[in-house]
Formats: sequence, C-alpha cells, structure tokens
Amino acid sequence: MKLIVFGFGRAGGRLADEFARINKNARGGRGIRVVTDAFVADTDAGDLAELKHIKFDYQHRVLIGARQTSGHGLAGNNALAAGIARDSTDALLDAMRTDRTISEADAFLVLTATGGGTGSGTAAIAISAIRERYETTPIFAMVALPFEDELRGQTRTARNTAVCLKSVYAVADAVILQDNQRYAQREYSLREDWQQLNRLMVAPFYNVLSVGEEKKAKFVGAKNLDAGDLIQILSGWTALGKGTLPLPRFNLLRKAAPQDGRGVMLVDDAINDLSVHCRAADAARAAFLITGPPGQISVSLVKEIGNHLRDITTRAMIRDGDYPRHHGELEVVVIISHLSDVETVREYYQRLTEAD
Ligand SMILES: Nc1nc2c(ncn2[C@@H]2O[C@H](COP(=O)(O)OP(=O)(O)OP(=O)(O)O)[C@@H](O)[C@H]2O)c(=O)[nH]1
Ligand SMILES: [Mg+2]
Repeated sequence: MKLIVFGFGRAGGRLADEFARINKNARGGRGIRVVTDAFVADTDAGDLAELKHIKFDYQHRVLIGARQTSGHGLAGNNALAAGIARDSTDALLDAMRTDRTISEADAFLVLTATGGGTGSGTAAIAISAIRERYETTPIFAMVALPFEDELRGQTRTARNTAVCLKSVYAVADAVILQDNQRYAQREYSLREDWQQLNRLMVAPFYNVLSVGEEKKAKFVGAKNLDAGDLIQILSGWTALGKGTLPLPRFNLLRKAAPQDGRGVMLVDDAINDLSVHCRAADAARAAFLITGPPGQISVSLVKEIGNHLRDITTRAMIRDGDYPRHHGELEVVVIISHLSDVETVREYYQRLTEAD
C-alpha cells in the first residue's frame, strides 16, 4: 500500500518525517515505495525547518497562519488553528496540485497530535478539503494522544483532544489512535525522546505497507495483504500493535513444529503492545501480518495466529497475510479496527461534557 502522508503541527510533522524516513529505507533496502509523497503544514516555522526527510521546499513544508502568528505556533489554541486552516485550504491543496504521484497513492494518511493547537485544529478541516478534491481516495488519520501528566490541571490539552477526536472521527475513514502514555508506561525515557517514540509508533507500518508492493516472487508469501485488504479493514477507531519473537540461529535450520504456541505468543505480544488501551473483543474488523524468514512461516503457524486472533476478537472479520522477508525474528503486526468502544476516547468526551 502506498500512502500520501500529510502531517499537521509539530508532532504531525515529525510523524510524517518518520514515514518519509521509512520510505527511504523501503526504496534503498527493498526497491519499493510505501509513501508516494509527504507534506507538512505548521504555524511554526522553526518546527518545519527541523524536519529531516520531508522535501525542503515550501510546497512540502507549508507555513500557515504566518500573518496571525509570525511563524511562532499557536501555543495550544485550537480554535484559532481552525480559523487559520479554513483560510489555508487553498494553500494546502495547492501544495499537492502539482504532485504527479497523487494518482499512484492508495490512500491519504493525515497525522497530528490531539493536544496542541495547530495540528488538532487543522486536521479535520484539511481532511474535508482533501475529500472534496480527491473524492474516491480513502483518507485515514493517525493521532497522538497526550501523556497523562499533560492533563493534570491543564484542561486545554484534554479539551483540544476531545474536539480533535470528534472532528477527525467525523470525516476520516479510520482514526488510528496512538497514545503517547502507552509508550511512556512501557519505557519512561520515551517521554523525553521524541525521535525514539515516533519511530516506535511508525515501525509497525514498515512491513504492513511493504508487503503488497513486493514484486519479486521470493518475497511474496502464500497470502498477500495488499492495499485493498487494508482499505477494507481500516474503519473507525483503530489500534495496532507489534509482537516479535527472536529466532535463535540454529532454529533457522530446523523445521518449525506445528502449532507450537509461538503464534499465540506473538499475538499476545502484539495485543499487549496495542497503541491505545482498548478491548480486542470490541473490534468488528482485524488484520494480521506475519513477517519472518521463509522457512519459519509455516501454514500451521499462520493458522495458529489466525485462530488465536479469532478467539480474542470473537466477532471480527479478519484479513491476513504472510511476508517472507525478515531475518532473525518473527514479527506479527495486529490491526484491530471498527472498534465499537474505546475507553480512552470515551473519557475525553466525558471530560468535555463535564467542562461545559
Ligand atoms: N508522538 C509524539 N507526540 C508529540 C510530539 N511532539 C509533541 N507531541 C505531543 O503533542 C502534543 C502537542 O502537540 P504539538 O504537535 O506540539 O502541537 P501543534 O500541533 O504544533 O500546536 P501548537 O504548537 O499548540 O500550535 C502534546 O500532547 C505532546 O506530548 C512528537 O514528536 N511525537
Ligand atoms: Mg506547534
């Protein structure tokens, strides 16, 4: 699957930059493209300048609201951002107009944090504008939710988050939730290290986007997971997680034992790793991709993974694929989508009604 990514605000811009980076890896290491083009819009000129992989021109790094903020950001004012976004939709669409790669992309991915001003206020308006122009291309959003300590006594962050979630959910085909707090819980240092945090958030996409783009027969598995499958699965509130299992060297030579529990372990690891706290049983759709050295992906392993995921999602329609690529480890990425309930989202909405 090939994406056009569009990041808004500081976090959105850095996440877009990270997608641009994995695309460079995919091109260099695999000879395929997973991102056709990457754009960023921000009210903060300094943050735009800091990005490393997004093309360095004003069409790919779009400064918006310069008149209102003189390039210094909005310090969390998401209402002002919405106004700026409405005035800037032409500039945003113009940035893409000259882009010949748009027609090659399978979907848009809009990226933002929910807690700030610029990204949280801009994302939904941008999605609507993109939708009007490119009617048939799916538009997915991926949003970074704030750390817990940002919510203490700071009602603006919580409020921005609720407003952003509501507005983006209303217009995007799917909203992938990435809770910063989930990552900080696992490793506190991620609270300080943005680059590492963003790498972890984007990492599950590398194989998931690559698998459907592989042309060489030896890298094509028994069952593909391509753009069509992903578009069918991605819908509404969505979470994803990655489970890995290192393979001892000697294991590579051995035939994998049938249904030996590794599939269950991989799925449980991925579910523990989900990008937002939610219940797999609330998902109406799900997908998994198993990546690993060819000899290690047996029919029985794929079956074991599928059965376990079916057990824990109970009612989800499941798409799956295998990708004979990795060396040295097995990786399973699980996507659970069309979630009927996400506790974290519910809590933000509740805070909003309480505050009013
Ligand atoms: N995952 C992730 N979260 C980030 C990053 N930078 C900031 N955040 C989070 O994003 C929220 C703030 O959003 P920003 O993206 O900085 O804000 P903005 O959209 O630029 O808006 P203003 O600067 O307020 O106009 C906070 O909850 C931060 O914890 C990042 O690089 N990655
Ligand atoms: Mg900013």
